[in-house]
Amino acid sequence: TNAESNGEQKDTSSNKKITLGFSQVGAESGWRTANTKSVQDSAKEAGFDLKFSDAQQKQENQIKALRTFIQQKVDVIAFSPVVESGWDTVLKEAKDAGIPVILTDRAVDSADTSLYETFIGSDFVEEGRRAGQWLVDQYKDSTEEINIVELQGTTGSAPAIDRQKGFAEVIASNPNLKVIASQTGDFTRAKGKEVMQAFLKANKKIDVLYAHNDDMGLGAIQAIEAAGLKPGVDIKIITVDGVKDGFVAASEGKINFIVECNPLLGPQLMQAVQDVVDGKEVEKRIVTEEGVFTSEDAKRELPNRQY
Ligand code: GZL
Repeated sequence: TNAESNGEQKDTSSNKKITLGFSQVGAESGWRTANTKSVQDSAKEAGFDLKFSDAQQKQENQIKALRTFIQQKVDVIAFSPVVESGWDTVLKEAKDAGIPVILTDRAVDSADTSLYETFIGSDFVEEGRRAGQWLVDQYKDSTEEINIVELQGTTGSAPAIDRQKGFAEVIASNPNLKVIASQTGDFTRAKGKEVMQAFLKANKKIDVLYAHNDDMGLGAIQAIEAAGLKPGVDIKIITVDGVKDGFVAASEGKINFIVECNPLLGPQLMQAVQDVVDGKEVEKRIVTEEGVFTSEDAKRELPNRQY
C-alpha cells in the first residue's frame, strides 16, 4: 500500500493503545474525588491513554473538552454530564466524527439515544425512594406533623431531579410528612451550610433534613450545631452517597440514614470502552450496585469503606 511503499509503518496491530477522552464534572464533593480516582486508576490498569478534563461544574467547559477530544480524534469519549440538557449538538458532532460516547454517573435528556453507546450509573429515583422509605418507616405510627427541609443537588442535574422525585413519591404515602423548604446546595459543603443557616432562620420547627449528598449534609451539620441543636437528634438527617466523612458522621449518630451512591464506576467504564472498540454489543443501561446504611450499620461498616 502507499503507506508501506513510502516507508511509513501503518499500525495495523489490533493492540493499538486506546485513547479515552474523559470530561469530569469537577471536584465538588468527596464522591467526585472517589469517582475521579476510580476512572484514573482503572484507565491505567487497562493500559489506556487517558485524556482527563475537570470542568469545574460548568457545562460550557465540558462542551469545550468534548470538542477538543473530537479534534484529537480520541478512540472513545466518556463524560459525566453536569446537567441533563443541552448536549445534542456536541454529541451529534462526536457521532459525525465517528467517535463513540459513553455516559457515566449522570444522564442526559437527549431524545436521540443513538448519540451514546451506554449510560453507566446509579438509579437516582430509587435512591430518593430509599431515603423516603426510611422516613415513612420512622414515622409510620406518628400522627405528628413532620417538617422536612431538602438540600437539592446541582440544579438541572439528573441526581438532583431524580432524588427529589423518588423521595417525594414515597413520602406522599404519609400526609404528615411535609417538605416545607427545598433549595439547591450545589452538592458542596459550603453551600449546604449556607442554605441550612437560612432554613434555620426562616423556620421555627424543622424535624428532618434530606440532603441529596453527604457533603451538603456535613455542611448543614455545622449550621445545626452552630444554632445549638443536635444533628441526628433534634433534626433527623438523611443523606445520599456514603463517602468516608458521611460514614464517620453517621457512626457518631449525626446522620441517621445514608443511601449509598457508588462512585467506583472506573472498572465498568473501561470494560465498556474495550467492548465498544472491539465492536461488541454493550448494554444500553448499566446500573451500579449500592446499599443503604443506618447509624448502626455505618459504625460497623466504617473500617471497610474504600473511599
Ligand atoms: C451522583 C453524583 C453526585 C453525587 C454528589 O452520581 O453525580 O455528584 O451524589 C456529586 O456527591 O457531586
